[in-house]
Amino acid sequence: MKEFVNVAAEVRHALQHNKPVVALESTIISHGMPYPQNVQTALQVEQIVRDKGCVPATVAVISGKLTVGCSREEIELLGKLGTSVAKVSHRDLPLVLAQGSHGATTVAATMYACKLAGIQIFATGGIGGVHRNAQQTMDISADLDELQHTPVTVVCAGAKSILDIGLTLECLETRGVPVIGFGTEDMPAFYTQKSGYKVDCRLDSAKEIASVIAAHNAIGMQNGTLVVNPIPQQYSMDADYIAQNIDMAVKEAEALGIGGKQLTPFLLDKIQRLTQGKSLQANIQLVFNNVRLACDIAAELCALSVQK
Ligand code: PSU
Ligand code: MN
Repeated sequence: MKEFVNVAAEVRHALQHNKPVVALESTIISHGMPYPQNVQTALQVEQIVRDKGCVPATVAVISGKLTVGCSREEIELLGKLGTSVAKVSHRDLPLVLAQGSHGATTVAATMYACKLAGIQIFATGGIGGVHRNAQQTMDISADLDELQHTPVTVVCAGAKSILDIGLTLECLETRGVPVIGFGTEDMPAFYTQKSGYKVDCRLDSAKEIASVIAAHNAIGMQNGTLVVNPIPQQYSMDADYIAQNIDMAVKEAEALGIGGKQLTPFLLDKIQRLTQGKSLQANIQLVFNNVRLACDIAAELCALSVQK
């Protein structure tokens, strides 16, 4: 395994000494945000993690190695290369490793890397899910299947309504994935605090969330846990404004016949353009908010494992 996996010394050391580690994905860097905001955000995120007393582990494939804990230079490289870096989900991992190339890992591939490295939690913006019209296209993100099979907790701001949020929640239920609303009963919709759907359960503290994860681990469950954290009110967007722009982006993708792994990056880029960068600011702030919560949960998980 060593041939293909590189866990940074700082991350390894933290894990060995029960120090909190928070993982971060890299598709959001290369395919989710434009340069240079992508690099600035990724570096700020790492700083927030450090300020919280945790160790950041940005995950990507660098020259054919699944790297858990990218350096500043590697983050800059992924951000500058942007969409020319392969978007690597679960099934793409063996290929980029064998080819010795770079790759930006999705939620699915990042969860798998966390499992290999022994990291329990990771933070991102939004997860992939069931696309609108999946009844015809069958376009369901591999993120959902990874949540079924990989015991890692993902902290996100819900799912964008580029997806069918109701069907995404149904698929999560079928896959045995708890959806925990942090301080809310409402499933957030990324840019807004409410989607019109309810979460599975509401918990109001990082400590309570950590105790659920610990119970899950104690009985040997192998699925993941999804924590949904609403965007702070002051950064949330007008629901009608963002809905109109998302609808336009989805229609354009349909008209152009865009599908497969290109669809999510196309929609993210289109929405950013249509909103003239306003959605990008919301996106950045909600990532920061998720990272802070993931740090608090990671610290509580470490405290629980000391008590054992
Ligand atoms: N949704 C977002 N922002 C993102 C992504 C999804 O709001 O950056 C990225 C994540 O990396 C996620 C991936 O894991 O897209 C899902 O892609 P797909 O739908 O092709 O599985
Ligand atoms: Mn897809």
